[in-house]
Amino acid sequence: EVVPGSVLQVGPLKPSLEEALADRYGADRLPDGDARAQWLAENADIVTAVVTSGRTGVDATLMDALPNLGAVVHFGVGYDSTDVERAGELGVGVSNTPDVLTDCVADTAVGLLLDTMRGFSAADRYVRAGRWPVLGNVPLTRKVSGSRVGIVGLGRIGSAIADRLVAFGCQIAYHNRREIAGSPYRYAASPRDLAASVDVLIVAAAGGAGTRHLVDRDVLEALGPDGFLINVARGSVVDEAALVELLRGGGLAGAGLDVFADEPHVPAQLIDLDTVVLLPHLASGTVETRAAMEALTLRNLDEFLRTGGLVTPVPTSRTDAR
Ligand code: 8YV
Repeated sequence: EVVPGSVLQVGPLKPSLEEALADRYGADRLPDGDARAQWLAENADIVTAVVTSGRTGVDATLMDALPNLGAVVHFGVGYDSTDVERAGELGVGVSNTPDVLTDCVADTAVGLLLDTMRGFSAADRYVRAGRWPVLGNVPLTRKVSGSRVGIVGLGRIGSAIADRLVAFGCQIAYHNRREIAGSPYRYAASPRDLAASVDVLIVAAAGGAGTRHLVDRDVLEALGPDGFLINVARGSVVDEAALVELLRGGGLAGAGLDVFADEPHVPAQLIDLDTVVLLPHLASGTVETRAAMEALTLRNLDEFLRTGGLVTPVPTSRTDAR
């Protein structure tokens, strides 16, 4: 029997998950704004588990306000919205939903790469606007098969992207915190070295303080006027202001972006650029994958409530994470 009120929802979640939390666990949702302090004063003591997502997470202030918190259960693989360092200090476990979304995120990266280099979305707009009969063919684009691709972050998702692009005859190189022993792909010691040697840079690294602006202006300039950037990771990994400036000035050939620094806000200066493909953070958004993410979220919650452990915990101390 779950104690009603022991599970707390923080931020919006998939509607079916919200329903399961309310019906099966008697979960409350933490109010925003002024009502929050009052809610915490009355209920903070009984909360042992929070369920949240990459959009919201649990910061140190909220963690400290929940004295009996034992676990932060994330819907999503990215958990940069939660203060894992504080969680480590407090002995609070944190879980995510790895593996189940790898295929869909990798599929999206490849789709964005094809769309960005071949200009499909821009060409679709051209057809719909009635320009084809009037202006003739669209400008030529760039060949994807056989191109040189650099992947920043060769983890589960980066590797799945590489697997797919091998079938396109792409030459794959990567940068990672550590070189991966036995990897068939060329290792570049820095993001800059990687960017300087490829046609396309794909960002697949985890978000958070450790990777903030890992792809900075210098890296983007090394990618250069013929280079393309694809990001399916977190907007924070790329210096977005520099990216926008280079795209507008022709310092980059194009970009395919599923993630942004300040979602759901997209830089206004990108809206009228046909060299850019803009997606609303949809990479994991299929019926199948979101159902699997929901199931794994609930497995983690059940495991915590039954045993105090987690099925897919993430490292919570800085030393573990490195
Ligand atoms: C989710 C994601 O859409 O898993 C992640 O890290 O970014 C996406 O799969 C998001 O986290 C759900 O809020």
